[in-house]
Amino acid sequence: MHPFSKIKKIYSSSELLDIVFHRASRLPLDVPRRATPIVKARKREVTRVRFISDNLVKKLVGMMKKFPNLDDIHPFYRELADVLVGIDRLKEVLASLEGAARVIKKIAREKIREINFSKDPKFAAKARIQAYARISSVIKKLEDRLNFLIDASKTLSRLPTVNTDEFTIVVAGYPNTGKSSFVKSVSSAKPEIAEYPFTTRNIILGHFSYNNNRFQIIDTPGILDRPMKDRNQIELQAITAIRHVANVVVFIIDPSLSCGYPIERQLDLLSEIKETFPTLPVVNVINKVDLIESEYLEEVKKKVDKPIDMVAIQNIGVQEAIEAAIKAIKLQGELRYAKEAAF
Ligand SMILES: Nc1nc2c(ncn2[C@@H]2O[C@H](COP(=O)(O)OP(=O)(O)O)[C@@H](O)[C@H]2O)c(=O)[nH]1
Ligand SMILES: [Mg+2]
Repeated sequence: MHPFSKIKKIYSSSELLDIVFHRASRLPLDVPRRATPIVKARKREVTRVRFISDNLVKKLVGMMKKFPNLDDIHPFYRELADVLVGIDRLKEVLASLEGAARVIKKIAREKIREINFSKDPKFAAKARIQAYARISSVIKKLEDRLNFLIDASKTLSRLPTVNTDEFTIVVAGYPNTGKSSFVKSVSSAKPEIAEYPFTTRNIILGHFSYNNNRFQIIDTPGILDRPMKDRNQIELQAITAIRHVANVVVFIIDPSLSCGYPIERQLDLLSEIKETFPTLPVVNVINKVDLIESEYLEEVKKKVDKPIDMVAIQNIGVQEAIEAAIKAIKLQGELRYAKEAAF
C-alpha cells in the first residue's frame, strides 16, 4: 500500500451530472395524495434539489477525501507526485472540489427556501430549474480540473509500493552487470516487480530480515544504470525521489566485459553516483569474478574502494556484500546520531 493506493474512481463533469440527474428524475415521491397542489409541488421540488445537492457533495468530497494529505506523505512519494502531476496543481484541484461542494450546498439552501415560500407550483418548479442550472454550471466549471484528476489518479495509483519504514539498499551499475541476479539471491521471497513511471522497465523490490531488522533492496533499471548527462529532467527527479528512501547504494561492477561496458565507463558511473548521493555510503561489489583471471581481478580491485568479490548466480559473496551494506547503514546512523548529540 502507498499513499495513493486508495484513490477512488474520479468522475468527469458529465458523468457526475448524468448519474445524479438521472437518479433524481426517478426519485419516488411519497406525497400525501390529499395534499394541496402547492404542498405537493413544494415537497417534490425540495426533494429533487436536496437529492441533487446531497449526492454531488457526497461524490465531490468522497473523491477528495481518498487523496492523502499531500503535506504528510513521505518525501519519496511527494517528489514522485510532484514530477508526475505537480503537487501545487493537485492541491489546488482538490481544494476546488471542496469549494464546489460548498457552493452547491449554498445554492441548494437558497433555492429550497424559495421553493418553500412559493405560493404557486409553477414558481416552485422554476426555482428547482434554476437550482439545477446553477448547480450544473458549478460542476461544468470543474471539467478541466476533474480531467486533470482522472489522469493524475491513474498515474499515482500505479506507483510502486516502496516500504518507507524499512532500511533500503539501492542497487546501481550498468545494465547486465548482475543487479537483478544479486537482488534475487538476497531476497527471501520472490522479488516484487513494480512499474516505475519513468522507465519502460519495471523496478524490482526484494525484502529480507537481518538481526531482526527489515531491509528492502531495490533494483531500478533505467534509473541508476547510465551516465547522468544522458538523462532528462524527469529522470533526474526520479533519481532524487530514490534518494529519499535509500540508506545505502550497492554499486555492481562487471569486469568480465560480458555486460558490454568497459571498466572505465563503469567506474565513471560509480563516481557520478557518489556525486549524486553525496550523503549515502556506497558499497562496491565486483561481480562475475568467475569469468576473469585473478591477475586482472587484482588490477581492477586496485581502482575501487574496499571491493567485495561476488558471483551473484552462485550466491558467492552475496552475504558479504549485504553485510557490508548493513554495516554502512549502521555506521551512517551512528554518525548521524553522534552529530545530533553534539549539538
Ligand atoms: N558468469 C556469471 N554470470 C552472471 C553473474 N551474475 C549475473 N550473471 C549473468 O549476467 C547476465 C545479466 O545479469 P542480470 O542480473 O540480469 O543483470 P542486470 O541487468 O544488472 O540486472 C545474466 O545472464 C546473468 O545470468 C555472475 O556472477 N557470473
Ligand atoms: Mg536487471
